[in-house]
Amino acid sequence: MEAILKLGLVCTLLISLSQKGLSQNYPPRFGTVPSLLQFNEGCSNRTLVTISASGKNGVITISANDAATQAKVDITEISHTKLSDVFSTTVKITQKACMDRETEPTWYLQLLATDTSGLKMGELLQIYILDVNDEHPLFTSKLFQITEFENASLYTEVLKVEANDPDNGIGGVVKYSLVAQGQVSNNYSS
Ligand SMILES: [Ca+2]
Ligand SMILES: [Ca+2]
Repeated sequence: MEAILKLGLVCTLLISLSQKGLSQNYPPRFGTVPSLLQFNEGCSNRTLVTISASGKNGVITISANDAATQAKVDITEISHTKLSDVFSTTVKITQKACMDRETEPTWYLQLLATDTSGLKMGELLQIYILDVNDEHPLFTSKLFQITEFENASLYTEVLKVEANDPDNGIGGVVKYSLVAQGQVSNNYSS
């Protein structure tokens, strides 16, 4: 009878220790991340998103997890809460760098939540950058030079030029015109 009682106490103690050990090993978890984040390209210090992380192993800090993210956004803590035994931290992520769709159409923000016991969890935020008509058309060359016979007949095609505009849609459509006609006819086509 005594042996059975001791065995029962040992089992209970082991299960209790095991459960405690498991809960301490849970890293912080991020709350729901918006599935679609998109903003017009440009410079701004607007708020991009607020995000939370929670866990049971002490106060959580949320930070940028790589240099690229650190250069693009500021992360500001809004609140820390402790409800029952769950710690939560909410941060505001604001834009710091200029968004340029033509060079980087998507921002990948790497975040890291760390609790006071040192457990960490990463999260990826994806931001789609929408186009603004912010690029000028550029000719493929700054100077076009041609040689033509003096007796060339009228309406001889003398030159082809090309200009490109990297914007999307109507903002990327190039229209040509002559700013000084002089001896050149306005018979050109695009
Ligand atoms: Ca653009
Ligand atoms: Ca344009």
